[in-house]
This record gives sequence, structure tokens and C-alpha cells, in this order.
Amino acid sequence: MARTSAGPRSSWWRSPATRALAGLATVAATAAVLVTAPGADAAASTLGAAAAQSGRYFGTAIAAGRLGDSAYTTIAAREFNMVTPENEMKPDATEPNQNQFNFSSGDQIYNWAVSHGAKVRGHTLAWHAQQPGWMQNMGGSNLRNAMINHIQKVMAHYQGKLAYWDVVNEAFNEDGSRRSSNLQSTGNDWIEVAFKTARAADSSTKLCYNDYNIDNWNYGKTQGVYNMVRDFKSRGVPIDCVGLQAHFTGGSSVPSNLQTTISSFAALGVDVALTEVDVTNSSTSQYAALTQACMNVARCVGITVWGVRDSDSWRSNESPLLFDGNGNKKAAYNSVLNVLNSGGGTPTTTPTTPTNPTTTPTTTTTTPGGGSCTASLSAGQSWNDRYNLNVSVSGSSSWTVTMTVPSPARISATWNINATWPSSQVLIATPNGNGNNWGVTIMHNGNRNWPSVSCSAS
Ligand code: 9MR
Repeated sequence: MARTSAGPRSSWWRSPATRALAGLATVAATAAVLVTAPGADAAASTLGAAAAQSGRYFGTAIAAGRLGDSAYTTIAAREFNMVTPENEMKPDATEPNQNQFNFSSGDQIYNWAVSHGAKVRGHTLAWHAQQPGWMQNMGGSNLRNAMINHIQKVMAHYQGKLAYWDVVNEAFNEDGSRRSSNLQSTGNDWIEVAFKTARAADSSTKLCYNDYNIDNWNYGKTQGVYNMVRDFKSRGVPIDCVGLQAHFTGGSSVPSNLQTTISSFAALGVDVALTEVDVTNSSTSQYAALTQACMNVARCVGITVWGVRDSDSWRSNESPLLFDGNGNKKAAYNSVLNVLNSGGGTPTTTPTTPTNPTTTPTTTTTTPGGGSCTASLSAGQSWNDRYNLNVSVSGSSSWTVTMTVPSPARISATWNINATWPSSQVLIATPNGNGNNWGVTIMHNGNRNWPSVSCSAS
């Protein structure tokens, strides 16, 4: 962290254009060094310094309870220039009793971070989980007002100090609809109220929406969040950034279209960050791929891993971080460092609309009554127990698709259709007024054969 703590530490804070120019300057300077001083080490040797070369940050989650562990703090201070409190700025920590605030653990982390040259990312103000007991039992206008008061008071305490705030966390279902919660029950506008309250409370910090499983562009939840951000930007609701948690643990892995997701969000005019990264068994190829995906998008501002050593991880049994339990650098550390040192580019394409499925493994067309339609399937994200399929219907806009999954597989979720269920293996889908691209989640229960589909136009 020494390299980035000298002088004004604002490199990752600059505009993309400025950062791009700085990147060119870095290349020029590096070339000059190589000519005049052969053998000089042009590559940065820590994650934070390497990321700073392209104007980005590299961060970690920090737990207050571990700040007394010198092995932990030595690594954290050396490697990272952004810090997210793992639990200490969540509502149950900061407002344990209504309107009585406790910032002791949050401040401990904040003070440790800034004294070691790191910035801080606040996490999180409004969330269905980790609410204090008094809030869990609330609803209606009492809860709405309590949420507003919480945001105002917590942001006032940290006014002017934090680089980013996760204003709202994890508010969507896997199918792209809103997650039901006491906050959602106060009205669908609760998220925009949270962001407007946050902007009024502290205009100096960047306001983020943060969620998991929004890494795969062809996924209902990703599209749900994307549509919300697009809507907010079009209506002037203040939002500055989107955090892709990027937990590639518990059976998920880095999707091949991660860069498309990042660049698509960025094209809406928000910063994008990978905010809680971990990868099962620290796959070097997956760590390199996610780092490269961020580096390839100018507005991907940084990457945060969700803990320092494997033993610090919420999923320590998957050994998903960059340092082992003894604090040694793992192979994945080097793969990330190498990609960071290779420099950042800009995306060649910045898609602004969802990509359509590119493969059509199953297509069936029927033409009753003269109309015709075609249903095309393509694979979406998959996990150990389930997978998603995207469906695109072309031809008539008045269609009925019948999908039959092979027993014992079952369809567990759908998005963007009106659905009826003649049996647990059969889905009948009709348009819900939201276009012709939709999808399903299938629990395969051991049978991974594709479902059959037929399309009927009327
Ligand atoms: O890592 C956090 C763990 O210590 C807590 O017990 C848990 C409780 O909800 O939250 C973990 O952090 C979560 C983060 O705040 C939001 N995204 C998912 C993270 C992992 O569960």
C-alpha cells in the first residue's frame, strides 16, 4: 500500500477518460524506464498498486474482530487499497436499538483503513437480512420512516468519508422480480426512496446497488437489476454504481459473458465493481478471467475479494481466497496480479440491450391456422443442482409455448411469461406483455436432458 498512499490517492477516482490518458502515460513511462534502466521491475508487486496503475482499486472485506491478528493486518495493509467492513456497517451493527446508533466497530475498521492508505466502501444501508430485531418486526410507514432515518443518521456519521456506499443490497429474486421482504412490502418505490434519501444525506459518496448472481448477462436476475438501473437513470433517480458481488462459490462459476454484463451496466452511465469476490478452490483461470473482464471495461473501477486468507472466508471450506490459512500467496494471487499488471483496456463493444441466445439446440415450429412461431432455447447459467434456459420466440407475437422437462427434472422458476402448469413436468407459457424473450430455471434432479418445446401461434 506504500506506493498508493503517497500523495493524493485519487487515481481510481478519476474519470474514465482521465484514467485512459493516465494509462497511456503509464505505458509511456514504463517504456522509458525499460530503455534507460534495463532490469528495472516495471510490474507492481501488490494487488493494490497493480490495480492503481490502471486507475482501479483492489480491495478486501475486513472483520473488526481480526484487526488484532498481525498476520492478517500485515497482508491486508500491504495488498489492498479499498476496504469493505464485512459486517460492521450493516443495520444490526449500527442501529441495535431504534434511533440509538453504535459506530464503534465500523469506526474501528474505517480508522484502520485510512491509517493504512485505503479507502472505504460502506456496506450496507437497506437490506432484508441482518436487520436489528426491532426492525424485523416492522412494516408499513413505520418501517419506511425507520429506513429513511437509518440512512440519514448512518450517512451523516460517515459524511464525506466513504468512497462508495451500498445503499441497497440483494433486493431481487433469481427470476428478476423483486424479493419479498418487509422493506418491499412498504411499496415498490422503497429502493428509489432509499437512493434519494442517501443522495440528500451525503452527496460526496457514490451510491451503489449491490447483489449476487447478477454476473451472467443471460440471467433473469441480471436483467431485473439492469432494467431497474436503466429506469433509475432515465428518471433521474440518483444511482452511481452497481456492485456485482461475484461469489463464484457454492456451485457457481465465472460466466463467459461476465464482461458483457459489466460493459452493459457501465453503458447505462454507472460505475461497476466486483464487490465480494471468491472462487471455489481459487481456480486460477476463473480468477484471471474475472480480473480480465473488469480490466477490459473502462468503467469497471475495482475488485474486492471477500476476505484476506482462506481461513477468514465465510466459505472457508471452499478455500476461495488469494491467501492460504498461513498467509501464503496462492497461485490465484499471481494470476490476478499478472492480469492487473498487464494493464486495462476499453471494451470493443458496449451492448446496451440484452443479447439474444446465440445457439438454438431445440427449435420447433407449428403453424395452426396459418400463423407461425419458433421457440429457440439456449443455455443460461448453471449450478450443481439446476440450470437456466433462455427462450426466444420469433414469428407471431401471439404465441403459446409448451415446454416438457424429462422426469424427474422440474421447472422451479420462470420469468417474463404468464405460466400455467398442467403437471409438474409441463409448462404452458404465453406472453406477459414484456416481449418474447423469457426463461426458466430447471432443477435437473439427475436428468440433464433438454426439455422439448413446441410453439403454437394464434
Ligand atoms: O461474510 C458475511 C458473514 O460474516 C455474515 O455472517 C453474513 C450474514 O449475512 O454476511 C456475510 O456477508 C454477505 C454480504 O454482506 C452480502 N453478500 C453475501 C455475503 C456472504 O454471505
